[in-house]
Amino acid sequence: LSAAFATLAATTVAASAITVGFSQIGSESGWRAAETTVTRQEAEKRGIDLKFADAQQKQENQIKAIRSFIAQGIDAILVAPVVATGWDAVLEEAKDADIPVILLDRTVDSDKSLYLTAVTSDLVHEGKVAGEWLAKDVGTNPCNVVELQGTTGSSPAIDRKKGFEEGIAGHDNIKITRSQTGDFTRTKGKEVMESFLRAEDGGKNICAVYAHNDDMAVGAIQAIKEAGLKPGTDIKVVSIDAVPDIFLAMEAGEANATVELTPNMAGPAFDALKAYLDSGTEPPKWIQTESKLYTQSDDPKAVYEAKKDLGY
Ligand code: GZL
Repeated sequence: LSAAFATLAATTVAASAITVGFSQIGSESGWRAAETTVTRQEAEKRGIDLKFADAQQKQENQIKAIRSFIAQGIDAILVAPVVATGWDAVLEEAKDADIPVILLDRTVDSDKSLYLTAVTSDLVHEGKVAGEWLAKDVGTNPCNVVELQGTTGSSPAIDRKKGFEEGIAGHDNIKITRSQTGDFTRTKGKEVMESFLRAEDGGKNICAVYAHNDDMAVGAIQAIKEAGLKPGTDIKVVSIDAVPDIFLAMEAGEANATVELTPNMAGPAFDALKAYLDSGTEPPKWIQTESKLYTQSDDPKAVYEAKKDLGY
């Protein structure tokens, strides 16, 4: 009987336009802004009524927003979780209210039964691709790397660090000598890179900077130039996201490599949600998006032109 009711409920919901709440982290990076743009477009395409909440990068604001969505009795919740821990209680409340939750671009440590699916890239793989690129680029030359980590405690910061270390494993000539969070922002990325340059005798023995996202890399590029060094040659720059501005830097020879992260996590999320609401189809717990390495030899000007109007 309960199965019949579930199907009836799902069918009823599917018949009318659905309302989805989106707890977005904020707008800390160009990539995040693009994800918001694309999510609104994907909702529009499907006639989904999207309720948007910007948390200014604070977990407590995300939890408040999710509770408000639950109180409004909406049909589903998207959340890009700023950090990986501290979600059990609010996810339990959503489950008790029979409101499916889908994670976008970051994961949480909570039990997988507490969310419908997570739409993310393979964050470890991204870091590994970045590490492998640097290993290939430097060969057997000694290379001291400074690392700009993403938001402390976020799954991308944890996984991209892990992946990069896997990528350089076995290359004892490559060492991460300094590593600190730049919180995924250009401003913090620049500030932390300035402190690295000061601490490393003006940057003479820094061979490369690995930034967990392009926005911190762009900030680091600014700091390197202001220190009188040439980013892209004196200090190699490798990062992740593939936002338009990193391709402008590549065109100028100031950045070397980036690993693409699609801003369209919502399309696959909405498709999985529809199958679930229409016919109770349980999606896999992870829907993986593709990653692609871009370097200076991939016509950065053309890539910039193709990406510049996508809402970054
Ligand atoms: C990664 C995503 C990260 C982006 C950053 O999946 O969570 O958050 O790489 C953004 O640009 O801040």
